[in-house]
Amino acid sequence: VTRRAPGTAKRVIVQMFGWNWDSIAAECSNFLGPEGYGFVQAHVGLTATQVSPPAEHVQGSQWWTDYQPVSYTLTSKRGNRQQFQKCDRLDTIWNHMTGMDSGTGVAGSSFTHYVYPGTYQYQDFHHCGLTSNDDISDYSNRAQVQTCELVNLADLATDTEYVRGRLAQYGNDLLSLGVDGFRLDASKHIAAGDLANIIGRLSRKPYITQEVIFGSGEPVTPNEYTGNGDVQEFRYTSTIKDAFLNGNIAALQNLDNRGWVSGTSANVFVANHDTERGDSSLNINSPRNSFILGTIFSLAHPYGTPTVLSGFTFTNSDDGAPNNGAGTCSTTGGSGGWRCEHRYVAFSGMVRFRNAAGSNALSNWYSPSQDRIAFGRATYLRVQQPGSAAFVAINNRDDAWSYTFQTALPAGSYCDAITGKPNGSGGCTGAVYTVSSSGTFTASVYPRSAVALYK
Ligand code: LM2
Ligand code: CA
Repeated sequence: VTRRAPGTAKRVIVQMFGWNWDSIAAECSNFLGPEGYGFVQAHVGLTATQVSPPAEHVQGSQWWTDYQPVSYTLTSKRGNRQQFQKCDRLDTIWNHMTGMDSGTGVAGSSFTHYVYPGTYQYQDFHHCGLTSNDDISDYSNRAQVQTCELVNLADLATDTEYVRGRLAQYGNDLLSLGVDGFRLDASKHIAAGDLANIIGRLSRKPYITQEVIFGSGEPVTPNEYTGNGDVQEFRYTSTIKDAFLNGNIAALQNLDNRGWVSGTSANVFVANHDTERGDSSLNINSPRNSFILGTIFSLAHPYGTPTVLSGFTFTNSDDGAPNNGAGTCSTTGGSGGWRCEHRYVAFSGMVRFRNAAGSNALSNWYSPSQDRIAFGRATYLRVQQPGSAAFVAINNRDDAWSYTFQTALPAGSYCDAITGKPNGSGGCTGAVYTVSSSGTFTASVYPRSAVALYK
């Protein structure tokens, strides 16, 4: 089977949360490349890697120091400019600088709140004057959300010529190093038109995903931002949590008719670094394998561009990454406090599944009860993209699901992506299923588990 490399814009994204630049480079050659995730350096891989913010930030052991920039010198906890060149997508902060009153950043730049010598001065920030301490307090007020301060973080005047030019200069520096995508942190707190202006100044158009957390009844909406690039659809995240914990996964068939951003504009995830520390999503400790099944679903269903979080264990939600950010994994999981979800057999298998499915529509939906779903990624008995068809069955229930599924897969022998992978000599390290000439296969899907076939 010839595997098409999907366009660079819409690859599955792996969020390597807290990993330093050297360890990401090593993981690319040790796993992400050889395992079919693709070579990050060459920009032709089957996934993209989203890395932590690269700019100089405040000092401290907490993970979130990275979200308080001090300058745009590319020295952070994760490494320096030379080391950074291995990365291909990143988290970047255009809304704000620090929240602390004064200090010295990790590259030695001193600052006070609103004065970042050589980068910004007092007049480059919004001083909204709409609340007693200039902090956002009322999310139903657009001006507050976009010009007051998010948890005291000095809010850049993104409506001014100097700030727009400076942010674009920073963006262009990153692009010159080969970066191919930006996650724009706190985009909801920047007017969509300000972002459009800054993006318009970039030397080339990278993949863009904007963090715009939907809030019921709020004036700033995710749909305002789709002209700039993808938008992170948090209603997807909470819906997945609800469906897998409370039983109705059958309702997940159509996600493009709910008033969310369209699937072609959505960037979706089961959990990110913020939600796994709160209760707004599933997380690795969610009961009954729900986090695993939710992630399998997100990689199988055509809605949105999925991001898979690869995180680290923590006891306190402020805890920083282990071992100074030097990420390490075992063969199919984590080590040394790193979880390495990107190495889970089921997740790397589902990345291959998604790349095989390509842009095929959802097909052959079958759901005998609200906690069991099966579907393919091709038109029934007419494979739209020769050599690319896929089918998944998800059993979100405590008893096995034995059934003969109707698929659009060509007849043949298939290696289950949930339990194994092709071993290179025609075999499979996991379960094998046989699809008949009429496209059926029989399986007993384990409790709280799944079967996934692709060609
Ligand atoms: C984001 N999206 O809009 C990030 O996804 C999120 O992780 C960031 O918060 C936030 N916006 C700002 O970029 C994290 C973390 C906060 C932390 C901030 C800034 O969740 O707890 O705030 O980064 O480092 C911390 C303190 C907070 C304090 C603030 C400013 O927790 O109490 O506010 O610094 O000093 C007074
Ligand atoms: Ca703002």
